[in-house]
Amino acid sequence: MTRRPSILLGVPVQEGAGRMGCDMGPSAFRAAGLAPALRDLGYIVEDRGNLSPAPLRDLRHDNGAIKYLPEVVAWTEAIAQAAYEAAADGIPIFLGGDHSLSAGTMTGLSRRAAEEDRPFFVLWLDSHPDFHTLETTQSGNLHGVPMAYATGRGGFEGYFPALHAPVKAENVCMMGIRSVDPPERAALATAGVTIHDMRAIDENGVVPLLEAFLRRVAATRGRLHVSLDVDFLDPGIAPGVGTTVPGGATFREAHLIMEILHDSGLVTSLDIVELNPFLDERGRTALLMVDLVASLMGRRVLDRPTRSF
Ligand code: 6HN
Ligand code: MN
Ligand code: MN
Ligand code: MN
Repeated sequence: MTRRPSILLGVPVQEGAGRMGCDMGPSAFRAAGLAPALRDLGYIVEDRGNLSPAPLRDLRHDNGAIKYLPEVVAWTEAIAQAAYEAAADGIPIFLGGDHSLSAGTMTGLSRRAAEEDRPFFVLWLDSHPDFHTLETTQSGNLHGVPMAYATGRGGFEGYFPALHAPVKAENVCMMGIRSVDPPERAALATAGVTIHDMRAIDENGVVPLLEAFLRRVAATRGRLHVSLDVDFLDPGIAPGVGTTVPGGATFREAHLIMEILHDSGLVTSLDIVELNPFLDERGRTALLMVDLVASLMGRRVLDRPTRSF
């Protein structure tokens, strides 16, 4: 089987998170052995180094709570372009960086998919939906807005880059959700996003929920982007993140999702975000994230027939 090259892109953005330190994420993922793990699986790995933001513009918003709007917008511009380009070359893996980076990855990748005349799907693994608009965010931390922006909710015009191809809300599946702010909850009630909160995972297990979504992707020739926020995982196994929420995915739930994603053969790009190495314990969160990427990319305990979709 020929495999498309894995393209690593470091995105040391930290201004979207409530505390500093995510800028060290790309270094920590590299130190935790991401590239060698992928090479062990037979991939050609191309590390494109770290991106830099576009030039800053003077941007002010009426919501005075918003922090670092010019910085996050400048990052979004650069990331969207890099994602659009890398998607043509292989399987991009974006090493965050806080989750504001997904404003750039999702929109650049969805532009690529639109030009290829393919639908674009997103699997969002997070304790949060990150569905605030610039008007509704109260923390002002812009890692809370990327999904609202990418799906074309209003109010980003004139601040964030214009969307080439908004992500269709019906093509988004969220899993692991357990912290939703009231304005997000209200918007999600009618947005059309599929949301599996932790209760749904407790009641059903991850397998049927994930399989139902993957069957929808497989029925098209679509691209599938996976966005994995460290806080999807239970803080007991993944302490290295600024927004821990108790009651998250277990080690095996997370690996099983990754293993089934690999079986599907459908994943075309990946974000690994919100790692804050300053908050980690001897690299354990970085190492776990690298192991999860390895599972997603095909690492197996035993050879076994793959599930088909
Ligand atoms: N993340 N909803 C909270 C806020 O500040 O808007 C938390 C956002 C977390 C962001 O998961 O990447
Ligand atoms: Mn190229
Ligand atoms: Mn997030
Ligand atoms: Mn989160």
